[in-house]
Amino acid sequence: MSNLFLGLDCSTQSLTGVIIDFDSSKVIYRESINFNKELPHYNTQNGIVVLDDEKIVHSYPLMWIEALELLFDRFIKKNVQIKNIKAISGSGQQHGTVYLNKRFEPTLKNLTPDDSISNQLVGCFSRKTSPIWMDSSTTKQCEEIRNSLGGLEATIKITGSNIFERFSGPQIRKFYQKDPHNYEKTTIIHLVSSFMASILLGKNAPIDHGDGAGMNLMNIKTKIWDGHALEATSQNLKEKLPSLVNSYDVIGNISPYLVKKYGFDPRTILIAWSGDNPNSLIGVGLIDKGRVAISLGTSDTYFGYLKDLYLDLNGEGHVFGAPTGDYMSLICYKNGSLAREKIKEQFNLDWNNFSEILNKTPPGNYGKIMLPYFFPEIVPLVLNPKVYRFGLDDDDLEGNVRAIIESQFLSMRLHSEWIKEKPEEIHATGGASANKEILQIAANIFNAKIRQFELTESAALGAALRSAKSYYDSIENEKDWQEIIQNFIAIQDTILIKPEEKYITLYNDMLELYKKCENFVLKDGKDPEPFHKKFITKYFSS
Ligand code: XUL
Repeated sequence: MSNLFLGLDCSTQSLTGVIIDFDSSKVIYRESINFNKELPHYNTQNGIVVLDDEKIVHSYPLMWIEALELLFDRFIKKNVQIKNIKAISGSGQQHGTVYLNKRFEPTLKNLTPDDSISNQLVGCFSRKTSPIWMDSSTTKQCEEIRNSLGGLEATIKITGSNIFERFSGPQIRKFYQKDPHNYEKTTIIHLVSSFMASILLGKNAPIDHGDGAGMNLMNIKTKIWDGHALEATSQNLKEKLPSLVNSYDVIGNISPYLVKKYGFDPRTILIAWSGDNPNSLIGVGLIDKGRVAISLGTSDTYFGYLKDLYLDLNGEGHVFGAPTGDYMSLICYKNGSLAREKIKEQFNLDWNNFSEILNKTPPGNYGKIMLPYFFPEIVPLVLNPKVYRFGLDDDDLEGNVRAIIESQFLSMRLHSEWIKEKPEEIHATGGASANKEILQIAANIFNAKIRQFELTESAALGAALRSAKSYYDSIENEKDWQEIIQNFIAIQDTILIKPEEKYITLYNDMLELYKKCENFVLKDGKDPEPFHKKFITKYFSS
């Protein structure tokens, strides 16, 4: 009988499940439930509740549960060997918070298989919607918490990150200030990851150190809730938070409801869920120094494994716990795939047209530059979205297509300079990493090899691999991370995309130009025009 492991990923736009057969190194099943398409009654846009104020971005926790139930129904329809699943772990979009009342846990413990979980949990929320990582409406709360903690540097040293609008702490503080009545009624506040883990466990699940670090509430050195940070955030917060555990901890067995309803083996163990980025760290095989990854999904992220704690005291980057028990660095850009899609839609293109244009336009784009803040941006901080163009007309189809991709990677290179190690190889994942033309531009801009993986669902795969590791450890057949990752390499087909040397200087100069444009727009810097002209003359006057 084969040992199967299930990894789930509850992301912004979809819920994905990946099942691996560890012994034969195969992905035997993968399935994604797209919230918009498959659960249209929630009326979301890309998984998001549509509101007038674009700084407020929420989603529906009940929708995530319904997606999970739909996914399990598919398992049955497709004859997945549910009984052979030995362990399950998962991944959630980071930072988002779920607010539940005192009925939540008793209801969860007494679910009846005659009805769906989502129906039975309807009355258990003290806040119907959940603020998610795209929310940027908490600037006031960020300032208050940062000041209470003693300013930027002190805050970073305590929590591993500056206080960011999307992080859980400021989100909780906003709810506490704006709706004290319902805050009072909240008995537990979960992250997306621990909330979904609770549904599988049939009671409140803990938060792991990886995702916990994205809250501005956990002490990054001691990995326990930080008394000062809790006090700076809201009243009686400690009693409303789940406990903290290692990412690799076994948190219990699958709930009797899921055993009865879908036929899981009651011995199936659950491993703590974590954030999508910590899971992807494993899902792209980063367990050692010197390698970094880019994830091109709804958010674009740039992250790497850290053996020791290393902080960005400028405050743009974050440090989270890694699933191995060590640390990881991360920078997150909000204008990822949704920004690419804006350009694709503006010119009515499909992804093939998009690639063709990238193929036929020259690196450097004749000096056409875009600062792509279609949505409020995290890095650099831009709260009022606006797209800036230099030497580029709004209706220039080819210019805009190349500009959006070049600008995203130039910004990524510029703002990742604090992670001192220059990567020799970058592992790429996320939907857009399937596009070779996009990855070639990334390779040239970073002057690094890019490894492209066949499977782009690295967060779900990472969760499946994590559950395999903890399962084997639990039955005293320990496997080290290297063995787990080798197995993953065996699962995946990869292609190496090499940088083209002839563009190294061009992109070094373009990075300088991009930096000048950014400083001009965001920091009242000097007019970049003279430098812009020089760049065009140097590379494009024939
Ligand atoms: C990371 C972040 C995003 C979300 C998206 O800090 O905000 O990458 O995790 O899923």
